[in-house]
Amino acid sequence: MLELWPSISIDYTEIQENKKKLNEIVNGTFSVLIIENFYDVNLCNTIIQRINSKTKNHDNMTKIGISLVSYANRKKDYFIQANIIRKTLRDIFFGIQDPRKKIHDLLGEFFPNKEISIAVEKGKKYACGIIRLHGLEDSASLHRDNVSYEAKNFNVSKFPIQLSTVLYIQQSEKGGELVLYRKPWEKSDERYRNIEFGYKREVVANSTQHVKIKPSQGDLVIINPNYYHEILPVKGSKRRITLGLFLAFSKYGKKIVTWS
Ligand SMILES: O=C(O)CCC(=O)C(=O)O
Repeated sequence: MLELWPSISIDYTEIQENKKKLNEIVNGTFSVLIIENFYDVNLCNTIIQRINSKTKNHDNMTKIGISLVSYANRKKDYFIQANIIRKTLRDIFFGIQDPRKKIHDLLGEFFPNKEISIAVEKGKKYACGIIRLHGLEDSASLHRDNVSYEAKNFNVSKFPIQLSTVLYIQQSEKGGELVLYRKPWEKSDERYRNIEFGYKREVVANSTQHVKIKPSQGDLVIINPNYYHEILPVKGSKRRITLGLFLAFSKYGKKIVTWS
């Protein structure tokens, strides 16, 4: 039977006392750090309205933004698309507190001795933030995110520690839970890889712990995405809308870089 892999929940106002907790996410002692009330619910609703008007006639749209691993072998295109999408995202956050900036500021509180910035390579800026839209019955099958293995030709792959931040802009009425397994990716898991996306369930067969969470609108979660995770099918009429941003760093290095 699977045991519970403990998670940590704190309120946004309690960051100072909990600065060390992020290490527990990096090393897998805890599954996820949930920062409740991170982003104002009214601002989430403004963003939702803007997203709804942008996606009104595009029912099949699953994201606004780009993800680096989809461009792993198309580096030039990645940077071109990153600049195009930058304008769209700026429009969505125009005139309100930019949640990506707020995530950068939060990282500054967790790591006061490091410099935090969007990753840049040979003068080219990486994409910053991907909005994921999960409609009725949409899910994300079992996967892990590891740019060090998946995108070796990008400089961000050189950092040993990678984390993922996810802001819940809108939560689904039912379903849409995030499930994490206490099983980090290893090379031999590649035999379980699906052709299209993700991994076969056998890959977590020996994992003894997992956690299932359903954060609220405005909450930010931080996970170590090298541990397998999945999103269960969304139920009900409301879409699950999140903003994702990766970050990477080394223990003693000065820099933290972000991208999507
Ligand atoms: O949306 C979530 O809860 C998790 C996102 C996710 O699966 C990912 O960033 O790989």
